[in-house]
Amino acid sequence: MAQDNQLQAVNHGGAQAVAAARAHGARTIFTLSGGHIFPVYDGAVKADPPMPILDVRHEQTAVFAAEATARLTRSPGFAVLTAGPGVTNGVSAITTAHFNGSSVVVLAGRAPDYRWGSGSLQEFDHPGLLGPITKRAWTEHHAAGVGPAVSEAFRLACARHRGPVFLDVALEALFGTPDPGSDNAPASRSGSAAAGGVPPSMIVESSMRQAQQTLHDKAGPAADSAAGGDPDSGSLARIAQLLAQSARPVLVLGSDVWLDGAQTAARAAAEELQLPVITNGQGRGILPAGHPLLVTRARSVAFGEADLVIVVGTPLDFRLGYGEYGGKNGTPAAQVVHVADAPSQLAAHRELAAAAAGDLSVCFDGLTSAADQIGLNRPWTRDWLPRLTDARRSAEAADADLLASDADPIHPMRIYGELAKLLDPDAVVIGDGGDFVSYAGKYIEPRQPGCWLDPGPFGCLGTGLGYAIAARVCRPSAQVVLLLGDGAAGFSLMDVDTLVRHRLPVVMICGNNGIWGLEKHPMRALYGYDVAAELQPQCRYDQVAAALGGAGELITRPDQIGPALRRAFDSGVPYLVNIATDPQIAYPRSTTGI
Ligand SMILES: Cc1ncc(C[n+]2csc(CCOP(=O)(O)OP(=O)(O)O)c2C)c(N)n1
Repeated sequence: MAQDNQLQAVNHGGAQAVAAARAHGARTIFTLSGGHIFPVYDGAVKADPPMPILDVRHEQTAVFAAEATARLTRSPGFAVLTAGPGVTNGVSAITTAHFNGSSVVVLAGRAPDYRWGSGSLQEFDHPGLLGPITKRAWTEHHAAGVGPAVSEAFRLACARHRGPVFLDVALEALFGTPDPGSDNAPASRSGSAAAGGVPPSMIVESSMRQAQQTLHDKAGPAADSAAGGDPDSGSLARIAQLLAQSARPVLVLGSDVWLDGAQTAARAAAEELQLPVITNGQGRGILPAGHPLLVTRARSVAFGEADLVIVVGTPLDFRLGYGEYGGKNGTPAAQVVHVADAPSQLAAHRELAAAAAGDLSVCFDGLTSAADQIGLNRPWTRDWLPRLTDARRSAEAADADLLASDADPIHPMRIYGELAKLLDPDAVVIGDGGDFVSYAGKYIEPRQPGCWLDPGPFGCLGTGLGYAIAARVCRPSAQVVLLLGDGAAGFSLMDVDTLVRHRLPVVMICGNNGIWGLEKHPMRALYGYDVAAELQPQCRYDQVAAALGGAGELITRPDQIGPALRRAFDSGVPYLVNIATDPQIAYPRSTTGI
């Protein structure tokens, strides 16, 4: 803890960075320490009020936590990483934010310019590496430029189509104080720079570093940042026309519907038009579990027999069969409409019957009004919707036995049967794993939007503890449940320590089948044998949680699951329920995602 006599206001680059981040809605710094970023901490501690610093045990956790913050609160997440390995450790999480369209700013330290090229500690030119996975990646070299650069990073991260932005700051600029006489002066030779232990001789302009900046800074903000506006009304009228000709439409609601704040407009449009709805990613919960139009459980019939599929706010990727619909049971191929928050997100790999891009609330409202003008008579409510509702009910009925299964070893579905009984409507459920989490995606149907977090299309294992940390911080009074495969657990379990140190109670449920299930079963199916797919059977991950200051228990019988989950929810500490499940059981999937 800083001493009071050190808490006078500061104006170095780190303080400017914190002020700019706060002005854009950042509330917490997720980080792991390194000397290159001390001024940001100093700025956070001395800000009024101080900005909370949440320090973790691996940089991936810091960025995953920032990413989950953006996805849960729809205000930007902020991660601060030290130079070199701090940044490279964050790369998978930054890429995940890129795929998920999450507004994340990653601010990094950087070796000093005055020694650039001489091989100082952790010297690495990050933007070249980060450029392809961010909206922009660049370096700030001047103390006076840090505040404006951080501000620009946040502006860009939050503009449609959202995504991560990377900025690193040369050591002397972060420790330095702007020269009051100049708008864009090099770092001052006095004050905080000296206090930070940085020799004045470091403050050297070099033409070489200017050249580096030009080389690695992309051509400025991505084109989309200008495209935050309304969709073209002609496109919406065309979509309404397609609906008027359709007998079997389906509406798909994806993550960007939630991230763009369009969940209310989406639900109103679905209800007004009486469209059967399938949700994915963070679109889940926009129509709550049990809503009569929600037919996610009937997706195979819905996608197989639809004549028109309108996909909003998510790419036409492997999760959505690449946008190929219809053609089952004698039906022709379906027409496909893609609606996105920005033109860059519209599918280019498949022919579209219509497309629209822009503010998604405006898209939904505009579609409803265009349909009103045509005088749509919604013929699908007669046969198609009831057919999908029946298919949904049959799928639900077929699951009932396994959700209550008494099988020993435990069937993973029994865990979801027990968990569903205990979840509050606003519970945040997070999945990190293979087969174990595929079951969750199917059987945990959110009752509100913004309550489900999976890794998204990049499919990166290891999101778990970072997402859980953020969920607990962002939703202090909600249940937070982290579902972990035992393989996935290994990527981030050390951050139970972070939950403990920061007093963040989370219920962790480990589906422990002793294997990398989603790899072992497919490899056996392809080759007749498998390698590199075994883990320790019944490894005591609960004892790992306990050793780190949390608590937990191992469960081996199905009747123990419910009581153990209740103990976990009641405990008020990070609690890992380690459930030994049957390794023979593979999630019944119809595609590999490839
Ligand atoms: C970082 C990363 N490494 C490897 C993979 C490949 N992968 C996908 S699922 C999976 C198995 C996950 O096993 P586990 O978490 O134990 O869940 P299970 O499938 O056994 O339920 C692996 C290794 C990945 N998606 N991400």
